[in-house]
Amino acid sequence: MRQPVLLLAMQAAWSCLCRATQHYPAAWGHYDVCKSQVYTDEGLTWDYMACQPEAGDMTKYLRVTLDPPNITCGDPPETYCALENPYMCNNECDANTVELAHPPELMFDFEGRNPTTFWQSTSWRKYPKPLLVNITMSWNKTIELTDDIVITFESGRPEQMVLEKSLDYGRTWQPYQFYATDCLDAFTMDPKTVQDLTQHTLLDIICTEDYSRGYVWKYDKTVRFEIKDRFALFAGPQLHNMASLYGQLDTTKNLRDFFTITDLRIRLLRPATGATMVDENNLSRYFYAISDIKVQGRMHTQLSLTCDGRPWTRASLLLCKDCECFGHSNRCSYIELLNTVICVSCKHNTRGQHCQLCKLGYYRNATAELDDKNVCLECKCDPFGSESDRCNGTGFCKCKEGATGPKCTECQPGYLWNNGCKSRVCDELLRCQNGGVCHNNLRCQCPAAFTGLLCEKPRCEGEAAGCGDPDSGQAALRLPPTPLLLLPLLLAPAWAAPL
Ligand SMILES: [Ca+2]
Repeated sequence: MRQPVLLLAMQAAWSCLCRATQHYPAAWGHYDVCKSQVYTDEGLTWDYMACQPEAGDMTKYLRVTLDPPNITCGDPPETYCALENPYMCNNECDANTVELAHPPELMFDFEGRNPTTFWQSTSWRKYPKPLLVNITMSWNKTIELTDDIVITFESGRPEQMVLEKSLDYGRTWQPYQFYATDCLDAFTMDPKTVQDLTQHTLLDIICTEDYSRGYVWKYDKTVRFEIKDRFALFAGPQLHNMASLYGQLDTTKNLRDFFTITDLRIRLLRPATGATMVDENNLSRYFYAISDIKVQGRMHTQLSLTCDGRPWTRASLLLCKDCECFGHSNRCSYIELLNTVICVSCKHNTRGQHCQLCKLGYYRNATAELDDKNVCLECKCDPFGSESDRCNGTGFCKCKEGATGPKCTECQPGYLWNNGCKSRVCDELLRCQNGGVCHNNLRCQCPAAFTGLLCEKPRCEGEAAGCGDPDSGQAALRLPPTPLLLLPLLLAPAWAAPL
């Protein structure tokens, strides 16, 4: 019977990555096979499984919310000025006319259309009160970012903005990056760029002026959060050495978490003004407009269900029929990437997708049904006599050299128990030499001038006569290895047989 030691990659896709040594596709973003070590009665083997969904466009799956909620232009209708020409102020925004509306979903629609489609805020009518907008993107799932986050503005790029992330579905937020025309003035931070980062400072949060300078302009509309430049610190400039990156991600939780999100938030703090002075007579020049947001990554779904008879939702009903845990659990998780339902928190020393296997260190009670509380019995392998606390399907432990018995509590002939089975060194047949005295059959206590297992070697101190000289008289006292010393080894095959 195969007994997987490691349960399939539950949340562990990152940790799978580094083990995918047999399958190294050339392109980034195509890890779809990985392997996991499994322990079977035949020994340790590898199991292959799909462990990585492909990277893709994550904006298809998000929910966007704006704060304040009425910050989108067009309700009531208003006119605003073209950015290229602030004196052309006859552009209209009207939420009730499809052609003139600029709702948030236009930040995520298919691009490539001309003219572009975009979301637009109301203009800065309440100047000098700040024009603040939070754009929150929620996935309700864990996303691993695989590429730069790119925000394309239709208006001028904001003079101040913060990109933030959440890893706990929006309960807490951390900044990803600050953006300003003047970092010191806006955030009291020294301006930096991603090129200033090193492997050691990769997780530093910086303020950059790279994406805020300049006004409007056709070819300079994007604001980035540079994921790939950060990857490159481990994987090399062309991302050739992804194994190195994965190795880091696998072992460093902070690093892994850095690239993982459940939510993103763009905090727009000050629109582009293009000048030192804001033109108070022409405030409809100032607003935010975003035509596109790119978020590339991988999604990891783990839906946890409790299937214990409480009122079920339609979704849980559908899944709970597959939540078969033989009475050892009433909780299941749905793993989207494996499209499977697995039991969680198996009790009664069970494990496995359906709690159908025994925990390590336990074995199947042959007289009990699968749903019996006593289905798994403890191996109780002797800690000194056994290789490990695990046993085979009939409760037999794997014994260390010299030990025997189902739990490895006894010694084979030629061995004596002393915190495990120790080879018998001396007895009536195998005597200590040169006046040595046999102690508990485990060692010879030698007179001062002799040493060795059976006190067969003269002890050499300083320049004592004859030491190290094979022709000297004392050398004759050295004994050849006695064949009896091999006795324990000859008795070995009884325990060496596989279980
Ligand atoms: Ca668009």
